[in-house]
Amino acid sequence: MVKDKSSNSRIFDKDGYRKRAACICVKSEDETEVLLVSSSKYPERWIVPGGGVEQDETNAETAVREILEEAGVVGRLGRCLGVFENEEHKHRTEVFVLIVTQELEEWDDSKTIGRKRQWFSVTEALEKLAQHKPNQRHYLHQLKSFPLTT
Ligand code: O81
Ligand code: MG
Repeated sequence: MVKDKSSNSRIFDKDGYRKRAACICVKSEDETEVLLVSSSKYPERWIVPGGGVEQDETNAETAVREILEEAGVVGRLGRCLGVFENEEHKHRTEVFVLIVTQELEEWDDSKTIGRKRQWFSVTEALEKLAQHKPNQRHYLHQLKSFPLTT
């Protein structure tokens, strides 16, 4: 199954980088378990859910929309971990923490492309991301350097 993408909805920043937003979804406030989803192109590989910012959307709105579409979860949006640049693919992703309160049984991408989701410890998630999305490991490094208690 191939994800249908419309390239004309893409938004770029002043430097020509495509704007993206994503969420590190956590199971609880201790932030020990994080949710990854399977890649659209390589179903055995794991990525952080997120995607392109659309017209008239804030980055936070994009992040919440994308995790509902890609991971089928909703929750409470928390702090921003920063904006992470992917120099090779020319995009910048603003990443938020989201505490999951509800996991839907079916969601857009589970139905259309069979996308999966799974909880991992932060250590396991770092190992999974190393295989396909090494840049996304920086999101988790940032999560661990700013724990909620500080
Ligand atoms: O749709 C990634 C897509 C893919 C990304 C980007 C992601 O075709 P796109 O550029 O929209 O796809 O490509 P790059 O080149 O911008 O990094 O990465 P890659 O390396 O596998 O081609 O695929 P995936 O991580 O699943 O392997 O993610 P998605 O199809 O899973 O969403 O799209 P996006 O997340 O930036 O955009 P949308 O809005 O979610
Ligand atoms: Mg995406």
